[in-house]
Amino acid sequence: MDADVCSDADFRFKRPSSAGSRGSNRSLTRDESVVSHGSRSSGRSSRRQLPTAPSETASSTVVKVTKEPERMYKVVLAGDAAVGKSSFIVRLCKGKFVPNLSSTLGVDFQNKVLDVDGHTVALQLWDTAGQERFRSIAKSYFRRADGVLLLYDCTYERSFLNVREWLDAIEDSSPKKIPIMLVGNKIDQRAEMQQQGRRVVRYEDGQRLSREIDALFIESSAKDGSNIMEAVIELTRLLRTNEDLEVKTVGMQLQELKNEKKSSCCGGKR
Ligand SMILES: Nc1nc2c(ncn2[C@@H]2O[C@H](COP(=O)(O)OP(=O)(O)OP(=O)(O)O)[C@@H](O)[C@H]2O)c(=O)[nH]1
Ligand SMILES: [Mg+2]
Repeated sequence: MDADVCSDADFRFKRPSSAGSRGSNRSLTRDESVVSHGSRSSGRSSRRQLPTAPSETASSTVVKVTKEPERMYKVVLAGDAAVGKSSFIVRLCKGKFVPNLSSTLGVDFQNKVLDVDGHTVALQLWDTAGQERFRSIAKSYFRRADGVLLLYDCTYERSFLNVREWLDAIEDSSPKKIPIMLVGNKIDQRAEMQQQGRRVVRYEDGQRLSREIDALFIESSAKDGSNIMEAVIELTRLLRTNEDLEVKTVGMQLQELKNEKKSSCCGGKR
């Protein structure tokens, strides 16, 4: 597998480029992968709050990833229509903001290879459609998800209020607890919207909710690139930590089982 990859693999259910007010069809290509040089996250609570300020270099530096990925995680992007899920992925994979993306129909898919704390990790990014009529398709992807990026639009309160609905859908779909990064997107627009008298979602609101639902939290802008990489890297760290813990626990259980077998076997001989 090419380690320096961010590719379209599956653009199903796509709206023709002429359709809708949101213009042209996406066409994503290769992208530089990213190495993070951030401090390694310990296995602490998943409630860690992340910076709001743009910090392209705070925990990541764009360099080519040349190693084969050690692990692969499936990450699903969820949230109401027009919160910026596809724009988030385009920013992550192409490093730019493409206005007028067409609304996602069904689900789109991208691969991204990252180097997180010296470990090469491949991410399968599933970009679900926020529109109600595609809800059951979106739900079917949660079952297979290792992690979820749950987005809301901080300039549109309804999308924030609907986060709990998305959370219920995620929890209903999977027997195990899926790590979630709650992302308040479009922070570039918040001040302006607030000045215009629009009800916006403040950082503290998002933070409080993330604590209640035991999720990571960050605010981002797909438009100016703030915290897009940080969100993904921090979620990936949590996925790695959880997986390491699982492996350790299974290892310990196996060892205990071996010990038990040994002692009962020796006891039998005596
Ligand atoms: N100002 C600003 N606009 C954004 C940002 N992210 C997305 N948008 C705009 O918001 C609209 C919706 O973006 P999309 O990325 O298509 O949203 P989506 O969540 O994928 O929507 P669905 O595919 O319908 O579920 C588009 O007009 C984008 O240009 C952002 O960070 N800032
Ligand atoms: Mg979309």
